[in-house]
Amino acid sequence: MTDELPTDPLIALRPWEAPEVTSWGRLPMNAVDRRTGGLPLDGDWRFQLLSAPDAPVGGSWSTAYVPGAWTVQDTDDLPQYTNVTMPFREFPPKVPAVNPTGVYERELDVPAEWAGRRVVLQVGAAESVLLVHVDGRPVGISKDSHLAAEFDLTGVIRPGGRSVLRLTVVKWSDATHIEDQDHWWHGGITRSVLLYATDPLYLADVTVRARRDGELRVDCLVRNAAGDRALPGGWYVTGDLDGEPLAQDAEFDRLNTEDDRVSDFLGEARIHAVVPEVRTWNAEEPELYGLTVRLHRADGTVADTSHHRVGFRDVEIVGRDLLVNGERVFIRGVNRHDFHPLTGRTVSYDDMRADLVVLKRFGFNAIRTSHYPNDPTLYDLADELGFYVVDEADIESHDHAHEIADDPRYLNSFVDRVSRMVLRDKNHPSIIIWSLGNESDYGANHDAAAGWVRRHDPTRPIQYEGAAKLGWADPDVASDIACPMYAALEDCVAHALSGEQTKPLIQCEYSHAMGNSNGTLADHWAAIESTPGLQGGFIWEFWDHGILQRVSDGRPVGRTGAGLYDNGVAAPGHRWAYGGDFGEALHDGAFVADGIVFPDRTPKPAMYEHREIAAPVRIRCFRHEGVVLANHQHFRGLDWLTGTWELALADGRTLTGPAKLPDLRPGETAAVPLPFAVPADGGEAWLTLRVTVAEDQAWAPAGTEVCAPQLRLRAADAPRERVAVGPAVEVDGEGLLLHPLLTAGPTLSLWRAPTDNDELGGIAPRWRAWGLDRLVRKVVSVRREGGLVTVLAEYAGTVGVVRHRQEFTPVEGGVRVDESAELPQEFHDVARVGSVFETVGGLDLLEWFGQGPWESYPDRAAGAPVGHHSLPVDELFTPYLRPQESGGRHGVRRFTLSAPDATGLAVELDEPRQVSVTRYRAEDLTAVTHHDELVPRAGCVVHLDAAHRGLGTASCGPDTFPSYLVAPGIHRWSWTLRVL
Ligand code: IPT
Repeated sequence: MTDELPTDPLIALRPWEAPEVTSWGRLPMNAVDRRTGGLPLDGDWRFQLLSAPDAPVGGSWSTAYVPGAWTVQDTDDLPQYTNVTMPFREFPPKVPAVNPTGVYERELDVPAEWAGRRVVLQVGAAESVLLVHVDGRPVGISKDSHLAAEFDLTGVIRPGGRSVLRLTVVKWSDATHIEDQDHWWHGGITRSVLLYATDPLYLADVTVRARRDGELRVDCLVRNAAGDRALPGGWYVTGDLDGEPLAQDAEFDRLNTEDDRVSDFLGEARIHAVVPEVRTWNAEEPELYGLTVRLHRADGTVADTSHHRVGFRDVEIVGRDLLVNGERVFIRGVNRHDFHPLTGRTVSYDDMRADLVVLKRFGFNAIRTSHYPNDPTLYDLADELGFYVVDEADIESHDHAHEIADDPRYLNSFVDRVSRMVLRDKNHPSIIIWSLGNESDYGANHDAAAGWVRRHDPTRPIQYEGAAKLGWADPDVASDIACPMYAALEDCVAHALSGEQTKPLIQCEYSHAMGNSNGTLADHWAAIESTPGLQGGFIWEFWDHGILQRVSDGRPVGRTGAGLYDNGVAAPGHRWAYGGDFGEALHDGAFVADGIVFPDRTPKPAMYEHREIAAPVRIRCFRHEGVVLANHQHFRGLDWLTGTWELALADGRTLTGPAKLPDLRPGETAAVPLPFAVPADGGEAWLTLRVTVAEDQAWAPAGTEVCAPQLRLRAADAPRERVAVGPAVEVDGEGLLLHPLLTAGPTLSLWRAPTDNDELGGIAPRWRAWGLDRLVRKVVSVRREGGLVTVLAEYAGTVGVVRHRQEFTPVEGGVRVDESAELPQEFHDVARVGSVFETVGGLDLLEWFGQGPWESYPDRAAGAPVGHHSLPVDELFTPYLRPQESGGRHGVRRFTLSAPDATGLAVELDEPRQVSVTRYRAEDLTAVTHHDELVPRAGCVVHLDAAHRGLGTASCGPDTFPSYLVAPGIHRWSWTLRVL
C-alpha cells in the first residue's frame, strides 16, 4: 500500500466499505434469454491475489480457472467455515484492512462482425465486490455475490480489436455483512463469464405470465442502444408457442411508444393470447411450452429474440391454504445450497441435474434456494423436472441482523437484491414463492423490498421467516406464509387447531440433517397430512458441505479431484474437510455437514425415510375389503407406476408376484387382489408393495423404485418356552460368557457414540456427567443351579448404579440369555439399554429378518420395510463425516453372522429389537474426528438393545419425542445364541 490516493477511481471510492453503492455502470437485471453463442470467457485467466484491494498490482501472475473460487485453487487464502459469527470483528459496513483481493486478467479479441452492435459483458457471480476495467478504464462495480452483473462495453471495446479485461474481486465488503450465510467463505468468480452482442434495438426485458386457464401474457420492454438513443419507428413484437405463431389469436399492444408519444426511449409491448386446452404445469407433470419472442424492425427483420419455457399454472393463497392450480399441495421440500466438494460453489449443469434427480427419486417436490438465488440453470431444471421453488434473495445479516434491518445505508442493497432476483427469475413456473432472505431480523428495509415485489409481481406470495415469527397470523408483516424454522410440531398443530390461523404453515427449515439424524420425520408427516392448515416444510438441508482435502498437506484438492471419492467416502489419503480443517482460528466445526446427502451426493439413510413418507401410493388393510390401495398424489394418475407384491414370512420364505395398479385419480382408493394366497403357516407375515416407474421419466428410468409401502398381515407366533438342555454354559471369573465365536462376552451397554444431535442438543454432555461412557462393572455373584448360570453385576456411574442380571440357559444348539437391567431414577434418559459383545474375525455377512436394508432407528424407521435382508458387515456402517453412532437396524427379529463357508453364529431375539453390527466400539468412534481416521476391527461389535433412544434433530431444533426416550426402571430382554 502507498500513502498516495489511488488514481483509479474504482479503488479511490473504496466501494467495499460503502453499502449505499450497490453498483455502478451495471445494466438492469432482466429475464431475456437469447441463447445465442456469444463469446464464453471461461478458462484459465492471469491471476494474482493481493492482500488488500488498494495494494499495488505486481508484475507476477499465476493462473486461476474461471469459474471457480480461488480458495480451492492453490492460493494461500483457504476456505473458512463460520455459521452466524462473522469471520472478522469489524462492525458493518467496515471490513479488515487485510482483505484478499483477486485480480483476474485476460485478453479480449472482439469479433469484427460485432461492429455496430451493442456489446455486453456478463459476469455470472463474483464474491463479494466486482470491479471491472477494460484497457485500464473503469467500467463498473457490482455487489450481490449470487447474481450476474452485466456491463455495456459498446463504447469501450473495438470490434476487430484486442482489449485487456480485468476483473478485480474483493473478498470482504460491506456486502459481506449481509451475506453471512451458514456455509464456507470463499472468494472469486464462481459462475461463468460471457461476452455477447445484440442489435442496438433490443429486448430489455420480457415478462411472461401464464395461467392455468390458458391465458398467456407476455410483456416486453424495448430499448435502443442502452436507452440513450430514441427508438426507431415501426418496431413490433411477435411470438410463437411450440412453433405456432401467436399472432393470429394474439392481441398485440404497443404501449407508450411513438404513437402516443408517452415515451420515445422505452418501448412497451404486450402479447396476449389464450391457449385452448392448455396442458397445465405442476411439479408432478411439469408440462412446458416453448415460447419465442421476436422484436422486429419496421421492415420486418428480426432485431432480437428471447426464448422461454412457459408453464401454465396458478399460485394463490385461499384462506390458510397455498394452492397450485386450485390444489392444496403438500410441500415436501429441502433447502439447497450451490455446493460442490471440489469447487466449493461452482456447479455444472450435470451437477445440478443430478441433485434434482436424487431429490425426485426420494420423493421431494420442493426446493428453497437457501439462502440466495441459485445458479440460473437450477431453475430451468426445476421447471423441467418438476419442483416448487421458494426463491430466496441473497440477504443474511445474521451476526448483525438487528442493526442492519433498519439501517438506511443498507436500504438500497435490500431492495436491489430482492428486485434483481425477481427480475431474473420471474418467468419460471417452478417458482411459487419469493423469499426476502434469511435470518436478518425484520426491519423497514425488508418492507421496502416486499413493497417492490408486491408491485412488480402480484402473482406470487412472499415469505420471510424473520417477519413471520412476529406472529404467524399477523396480517401486517411481510410474509404471506407462516414459515417458521425448527418449530415444535405440537406448536404447529396447536396453531392449526387454534382457529386463529390465517396463513399457510410451511416450515422454511425443519428436521436438521446433521450426522445421524432426521428422527421423528414420520411423526411430522403424520400430523401434516392429517391437520388442515399444515402443508409441509423444507428439510435442512440437502448437502453435507465437506470439501475434499488432501490429508498430507491439508489443501483442498480442487477441480481435478473427480474420482477421489465413492459412495460417500473420500479415497485413502483424503477426507471430507469441515470447519477448522483448513486451520481456521475461528470456525463452527462439523455444523456445515448437515445434509441428507454426503458431499458426493450419496444419499444418507434418512433419504429412504423421506422417500417412504412421500410415497405416491399407500396401502392399508380393511378386514372386509382386503388390501386397499390409495393414490396419494395431487395431480397424477397411477399409470406411470407399476409394482410387485412381496410377502415376507418369518419362516424365511418370500413370495413375490406382479401387482397391477388400478387406474386411480388422486385421492381415490380401490381394493386390490394379491397374486398369491397368503399361506396359513409361516408365522409373522409382512406384505410389501414395491412400486417402480413403469415408463422412463425425465428423472428415473423404468424400473426405479419410488416407494415400498408395507402392511403386517399376521403377528408373530407366541415365543417358544425355554427348555434347558445340555451342559451349563461357561463363564469366566468375572461372570462373562465364554464362547468360541466371541472375543468378548455380552456386557451391559447404556452408551452410544454421541450423534451430533446428542452433542449439540446437550444430551451427551449430561451422559458423560453421569459417567455412562465409563461405567465400572463389578460382579456381584455367579450362581450355578442345574444347567442355569446366573450372573449379577453392578455398573456404577457417577450418580447411580445399574443392577444387571444375566441368566444363561443351555438350549438346543446354543445358549439362551435372559437379561434385566434396573436403571435408577438418576439415569432418566440414556442412549440405550442392551447387550454388547464382540465376535471373532471372518464373520463378514449379516443376514437378518427385520427392518432394512438401510440403517434405521426407533424414530426413523418408517422407510425400512420388514423383510429378509442381507449385507456385508462393512456396508452396514454409515460413514458420517464426524464418526458417531451409526449402522443400527430397527425391528430385528433374528440374524446370522457368517463366514464365506457358512459357519458363524445365529441370534434370535425375543421381540423386534434395535441391533447394530459394525467394526467399531463406541469408544473407537468417539476417539476420532473424521471418518478416515477409523481403523476397523477384524471382528464385529454387536449391540442388541432392549431400548434405544430416538435420534431427534436436537443439533438444531426439537429433540426426539418422549415416546422414543429410554426411561429408568427395569428393562428386560432375551436372546438366543447358536452356532451355525
Ligand atoms: C438456521 C439457518 O437459517 C440455516 O442457514 C442453518 O444455519 C441452520 O439454522 C442450521 O444448520 S438458523 C438457526 C440459528 C435456527
